[in-house]
Amino acid sequence: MDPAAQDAKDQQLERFRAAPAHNALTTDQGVRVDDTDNALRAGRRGPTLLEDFHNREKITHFDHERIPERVVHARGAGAYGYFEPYQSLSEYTCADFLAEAGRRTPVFVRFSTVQGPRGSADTVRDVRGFATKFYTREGNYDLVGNNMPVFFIQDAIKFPDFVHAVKMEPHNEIPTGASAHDTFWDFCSLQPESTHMLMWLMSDRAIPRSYRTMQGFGVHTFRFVTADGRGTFVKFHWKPKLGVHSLVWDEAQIIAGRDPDFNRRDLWESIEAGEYPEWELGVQLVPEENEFDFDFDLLDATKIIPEEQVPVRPIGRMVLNRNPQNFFAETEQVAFHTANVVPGIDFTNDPLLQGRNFSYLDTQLIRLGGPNFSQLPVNRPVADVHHNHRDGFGQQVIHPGTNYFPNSLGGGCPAHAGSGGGPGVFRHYAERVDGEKIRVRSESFQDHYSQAALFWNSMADWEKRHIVEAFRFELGKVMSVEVRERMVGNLAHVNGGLAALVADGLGLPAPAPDANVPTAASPALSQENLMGEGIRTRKIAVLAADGTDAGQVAAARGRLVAQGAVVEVLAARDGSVQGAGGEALDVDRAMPTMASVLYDAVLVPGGAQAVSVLAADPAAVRFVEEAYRHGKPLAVFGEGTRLLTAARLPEDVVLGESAPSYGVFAGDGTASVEDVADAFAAAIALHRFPRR
Ligand code: HDE
Repeated sequence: MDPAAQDAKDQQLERFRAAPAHNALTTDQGVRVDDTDNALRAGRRGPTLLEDFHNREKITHFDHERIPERVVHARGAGAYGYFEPYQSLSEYTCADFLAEAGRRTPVFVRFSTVQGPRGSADTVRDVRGFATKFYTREGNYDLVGNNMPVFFIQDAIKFPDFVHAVKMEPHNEIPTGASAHDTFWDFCSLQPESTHMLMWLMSDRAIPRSYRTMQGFGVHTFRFVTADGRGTFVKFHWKPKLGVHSLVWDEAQIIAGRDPDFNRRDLWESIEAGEYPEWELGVQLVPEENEFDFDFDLLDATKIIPEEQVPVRPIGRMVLNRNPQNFFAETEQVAFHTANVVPGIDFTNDPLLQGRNFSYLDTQLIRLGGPNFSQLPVNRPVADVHHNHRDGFGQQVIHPGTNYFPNSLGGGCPAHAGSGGGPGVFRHYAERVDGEKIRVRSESFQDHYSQAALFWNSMADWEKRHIVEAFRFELGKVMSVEVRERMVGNLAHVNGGLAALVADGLGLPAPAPDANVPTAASPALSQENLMGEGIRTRKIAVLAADGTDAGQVAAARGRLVAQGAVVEVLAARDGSVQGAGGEALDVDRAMPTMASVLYDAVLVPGGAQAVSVLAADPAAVRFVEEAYRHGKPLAVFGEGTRLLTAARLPEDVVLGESAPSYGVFAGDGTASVEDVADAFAAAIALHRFPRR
């Protein structure tokens, strides 16, 4: 790669990239190997010899290839990119990477699910991790967030209990990648502080369409600090440029089988295609003197600051533009840590954050096998590193000279950066602390239901329906009636209607409603208000067979591709089909290798012969039926409507009466293909029609 085009991190990584594989095979010691296919043996059919050092080395290395997976967030995918501020934030923070508009800082981001092991499916109902490592000139800053702005618990000391409860059950390691089981709901029903987060987990936020279409949140209240030591509370928000979009539950479950790598593949492929995912970073700023202006505690990670109360101020953008070259070396070995902060960013006394500041370093020590993991290429800062840490497993550095401080023999180096601080020197925020040593939870942390209700009240009707269905699904998988009842009882403090609907699905009596349930709403929480614009990178399937009207396909494709969509022609076999006019129409995918759940929209061109073939093909019929059921836009031309009939779509949809408002577009010949394609595109921009 052209060094001029490489950012500081990429240039650094270049030094660690192994030479191209055009060379002769060698051992670890660089000795050339003549044959790696046959072990050294005594006689043609004789026993293998111990002296075959190449064989032993090869197998031994292989035997040790695995490292422990992350105890949570084991399944993930990552990419490199950059962050650049829109304007200087030096009024609030002395962080160098936020000091100047357009100053690019290299980043590595890892997205993840939480519950499942490394090999679990991407589209399970779960929280998604959204961890960003900024390789700033003043050292690494890690913003280790999630795609939901709150958490299940308030104090990190509950984390082992929580994770034990949500992970696979200890006796049989079931279920993989799911929270729908007894121990999780047992714990949550007894720990009502989880209720707000449960509302998010039961919402569509827990089944994102793509990593590219989910928000990210720092969750905790952090602190910006200026050069002169002034603090401001800050909450971080990532907002995807493509809008916030989710799957529907039935679809998510099918994808888990059809393409367990669905989110990982989407991230990889969009970067390879040059469609770089982008997020805007926003901050909610609260002056220190306003710390107690809220009816919740800023230090409580089960609470948001409603955006209507403190607006999110956009401060910069992040673009991911480079895939890793080796999953293990980069995505698996990357080590995030909430305590990796740079001058200008500091902590608060949020007890969840305080515990995390211990946990992340600790977990890397076991996961990455010792204290030198920050020397791994992906983890190295681009800032210079000088200290007296020495030795340990996997030490890569030859340190000449002294290894203590103070010293005179080493010229006094590495020296203190200066007790007076100064640019680029980290100084802890001088917060005044005074208190007794007590194991208590503050009274200001005791309201567990108001913001759960705020979330519920803010949802659109279809979002509420999905939440009810999710609770019914999850609790329906719980065998303990006692746990079900307790959980439904908790929901009555969120909303009586919600609790009654969930109870009904479980065959339980509705619990007595709580008369004091709050009615406030925050429109910023609904996905209906987070749609984004346009159809870039949306995937559209065109169902074809011999006799398809290839002219319509070309015209519609032209229109859709021009707006950035990806259009793929599917037929029963790979290769090509013969269009109605005898021309060849290339097939992009054989239908048996794909499914409607892997597309955002479906187009059925006309052509009597082709539609007859498709209407008799269960795969094609299912394609249309499923896409409709999952709320996806459909466009049909001419005889294509017959496929809608074969898929048993409602008659008014097939006849086109209420179709456009349902996101189904039938080109009956009066409108041009281009016009129908444009209307179809506008529908795709809305993503789904969940009120069908
Ligand atoms: Fe984590 N978390 N966490 N977490 N977390 C880990 O660190 C932990 C929490 C988050 O892609 C572990 O390297 C404690 C909140 C992400 O590599 C571990 C507590 C949020 C990732 C750990 C929390 C997160 C992790 C496991 C309760 C959102 C994946 C492996 C106080 C703000 C990072 C590892 C990656 C990973 C501990 C709660 C986000 C064990 C003790 C809240 C995105 O250290």
